[in-house]
Amino acid sequence: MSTMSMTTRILTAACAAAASLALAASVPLPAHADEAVYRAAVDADGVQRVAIVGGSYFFRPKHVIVKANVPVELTVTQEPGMIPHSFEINAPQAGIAVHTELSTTPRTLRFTPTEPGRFAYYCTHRLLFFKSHRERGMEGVLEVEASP
Ligand SMILES: [Cu+2]
Repeated sequence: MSTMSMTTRILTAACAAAASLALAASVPLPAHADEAVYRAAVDADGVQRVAIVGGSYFFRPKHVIVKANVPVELTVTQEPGMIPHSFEINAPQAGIAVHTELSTTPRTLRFTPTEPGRFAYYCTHRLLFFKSHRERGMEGVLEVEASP
């Protein structure tokens, strides 16, 4: 790893820490105290790789930051459990329209975000008469930053 990229990584980590501190000061503690913001790095092959785990009723991490116009490879996995879950982002206007049922076997979704913005990822399931899984906490934010 070059010194430059090491410096960038350290700065990125410092910024993320500062951002979560600022958030913590201004809003009540989130339901999942262990939630983290994950900022994807661009791998040597030019792909941003992100792994998200879903379960009853959460996604981890629940805030992912990627860059626009750089391919994203999103690997989604479900924690072992009886309740089926899914993963969806429906933002075709930003080049992102993915849906899959979750499995304990990782599934890979590929897309290239074309527009900056904040887009929800969520589980589409709901058991009749009950709150949707999304309402119960299976929701996160994919934040797409403008490319430099
Ligand atoms: Cu679900």
